[in-house]
Amino acid sequence: MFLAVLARQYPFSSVRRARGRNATLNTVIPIALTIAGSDPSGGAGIQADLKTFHRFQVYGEAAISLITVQNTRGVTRVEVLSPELVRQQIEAVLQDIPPNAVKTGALGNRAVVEAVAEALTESVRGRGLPLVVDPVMMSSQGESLLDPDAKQAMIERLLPITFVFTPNLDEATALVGFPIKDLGLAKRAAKVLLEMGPRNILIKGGHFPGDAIDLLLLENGDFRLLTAEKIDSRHTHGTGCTYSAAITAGLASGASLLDSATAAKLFITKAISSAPGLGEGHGPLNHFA
Ligand code: PXL
Repeated sequence: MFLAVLARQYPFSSVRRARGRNATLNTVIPIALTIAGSDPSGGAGIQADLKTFHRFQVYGEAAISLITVQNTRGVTRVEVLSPELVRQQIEAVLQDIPPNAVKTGALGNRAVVEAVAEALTESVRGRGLPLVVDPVMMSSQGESLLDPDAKQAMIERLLPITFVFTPNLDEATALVGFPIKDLGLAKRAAKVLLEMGPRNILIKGGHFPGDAIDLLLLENGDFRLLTAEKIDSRHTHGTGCTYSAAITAGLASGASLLDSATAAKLFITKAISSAPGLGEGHGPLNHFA
């Protein structure tokens, strides 16, 4: 009876799969945690992540790393929270409603990167919690969301416990140190990034000329391309956050990485093409897509 009610409320297969992934958890609905910055305009950061989790019928939790002052025209202020406060938020959640998958977004500085890595390491290593790391370095308008010296902490502390690492072309370039001008170089970059510790790499290549192509390097060494027609739109604010949140939602539901990434690509493409056109600058996506 209970399961019948549950199956009507949530897609039954996702409930069953979520249980399978983390058999020790008392999970009746897939749960995902985002650790990211706040965008009060609702298009990026934790706001985008929570909307995306909800759209994928995943219960969303959010630990806030930094607060931005921004609208669709740009970011005017960034205030990073204390590492202790970030760590306490994560620990409180892990102790009570442990998620089936977790993602990180903008973390701000080195101390917060280290606090996040410390708070997550036991869950990742001990119970196989899948961690999606989106290395948000800049806002779409070029405001820094990660101090330069935090990059090294990310490489040393976070990437070794990462299940899937999701840089865009600029972020991947900053990490590998050579320009990624075509797919061949993207493949080379993905291999370099894999050496840094993540089990899988997704390079979001929305900025390549031609189609919107993303490159997935799976832990078995296979490359997969996720391709969609490029949509010419200025309303792409929060695309990176939304994309990696959709992948996190898939993983929380027990889907494979390839299935999660494929569904996320489809979602992000629809979300861009049906963006509501809000604001005077770079507007948000359609998270109802
Ligand atoms: O989309 C990158 C991003 C992530 N997180 C926060 C942001 C932005 C872009 O503006 O504000 C909080």
